[in-house]
Amino acid sequence: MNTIDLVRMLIRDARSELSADPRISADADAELAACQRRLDEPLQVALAGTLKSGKSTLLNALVGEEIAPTDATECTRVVTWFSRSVTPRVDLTHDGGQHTALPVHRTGGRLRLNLGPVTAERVERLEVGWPSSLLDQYTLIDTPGTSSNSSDVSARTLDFLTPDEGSCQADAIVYLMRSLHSADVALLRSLHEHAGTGRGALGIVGVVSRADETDGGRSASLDAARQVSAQLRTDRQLAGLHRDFIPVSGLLALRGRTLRQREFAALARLAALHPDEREAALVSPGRLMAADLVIAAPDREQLIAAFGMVGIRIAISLIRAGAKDAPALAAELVRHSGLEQLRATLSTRFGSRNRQLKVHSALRTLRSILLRHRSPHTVRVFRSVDRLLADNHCFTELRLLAGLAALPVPEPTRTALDHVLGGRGISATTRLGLPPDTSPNHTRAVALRAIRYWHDQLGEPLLDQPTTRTYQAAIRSCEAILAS
Ligand SMILES: Nc1nc2c(ncn2[C@@H]2O[C@H](COP(=O)(O)OP(=O)(O)OP(=O)(O)O)[C@@H](O)[C@H]2O)c(=O)[nH]1
Ligand SMILES: [Mg+2]
Repeated sequence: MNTIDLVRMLIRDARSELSADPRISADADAELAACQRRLDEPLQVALAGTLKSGKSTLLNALVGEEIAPTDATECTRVVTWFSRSVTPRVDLTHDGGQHTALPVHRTGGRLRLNLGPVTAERVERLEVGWPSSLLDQYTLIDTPGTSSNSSDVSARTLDFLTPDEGSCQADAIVYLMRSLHSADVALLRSLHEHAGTGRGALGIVGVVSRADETDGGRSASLDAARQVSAQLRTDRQLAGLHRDFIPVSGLLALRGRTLRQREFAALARLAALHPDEREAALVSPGRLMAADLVIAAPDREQLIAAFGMVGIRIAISLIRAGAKDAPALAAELVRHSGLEQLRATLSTRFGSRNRQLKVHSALRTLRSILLRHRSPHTVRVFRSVDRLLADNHCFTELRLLAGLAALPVPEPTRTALDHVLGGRGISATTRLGLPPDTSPNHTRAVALRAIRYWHDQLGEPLLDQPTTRTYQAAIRSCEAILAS
């Protein structure tokens, strides 16, 4: 029986055992039913990070529409679910389970969320349903940024990501930061500890966000953000924590995905100016508004609001480098933004492990339900859940992959471990670095050689514990290839 069926069976067993126990409330069954349903729903991916790290903008860029609020309204203060739906809808749950359908208002292409008289404190769940191919794959969860001077908002986010009781509802997390601060180290540590104790999401993808701003927008490229990302790989503060961060500019990606002809025309006019005239106009938003140009004032305002001065500069340099029309500029903006790399990483890290991440969430949710609704009838189910959480090799791989960047091994060994543990995809050929059409016989032969290789590595003197565990896991991963 595969693990997902095993988990379904355990949930069924738990439901029948608990419903036979008269001391257990009906809530337990509703929670178990929800846990069961989640196994058939898209993966739940939360965007997390400190205040204004660019979470909502990145969410919009991924979806390709402005549905997550980025202005300072009540809505940016609550955890919001964005899930697939045939027609747009906004559902609010508040004040002890009351449901209200909120109106779907769009102005200038943006969804305007308005909680009406309900304050953020009274919100239990805010869910936006939207037709989108990305949301068919993932349910995205926008979390309010954590900060030291908004303790109630931070508390809501932390309660969602790293709850004191129960388990985090997200299956995976995209963690955004502009540069490394102590608040990021603390939040990443807490996320890892939760994952380590079986209460938090195992999958984490890191992002150096707002990457166009990294060097004050001087170079009109994301090189500075790439350097930050490379430095993070060896940063001591992140010892034992996630260190792989992809540079992404959510804003450029969003502008690319929603570019209008009018915006392109205004940018093209700026690109065609004499360099001296252009530089003078781009000194500040005020200068751009005041400059003597054949671009209507509302169009200039729109450019400044949508792109920012850094974004305008980058768009101009892309036009000057050859993006001749709106579709070409849109494509260049997206390419330049790093969004494609992020999407590819989400797909290898989360998409291909979709089932494993969901099974992990289901097991930890089941565990926390059984702990909250204790019954002598469910001891057997509880033990099985614990065994599965501890022994499942896929979960071990995910935990080790998260710590790989911190392992004291040479770079080629780290890359080989990343492959073999499934960090680049979980097919046998990807794990062994072989072309996809390699014959099964040759794949087995290479897997056998890999087992011998990792055994030899284990023989190295003075290996530390984490490296030993990782080599042992690599051997198990190769054995699993042989067994399949
Ligand atoms: N230049 C630039 N600005 C960005 C980028 N992403 C977001 N911003 C700006 O940064 C500000 C905050 O962006 P949000 O997307 O609301 O950030 P957030 O992390 O959701 O903020 P909170 O939810 O309040 O924590 C807005 O003014 C955005 O326009 C980016 O990639 N580049
Ligand atoms: Mg936000």
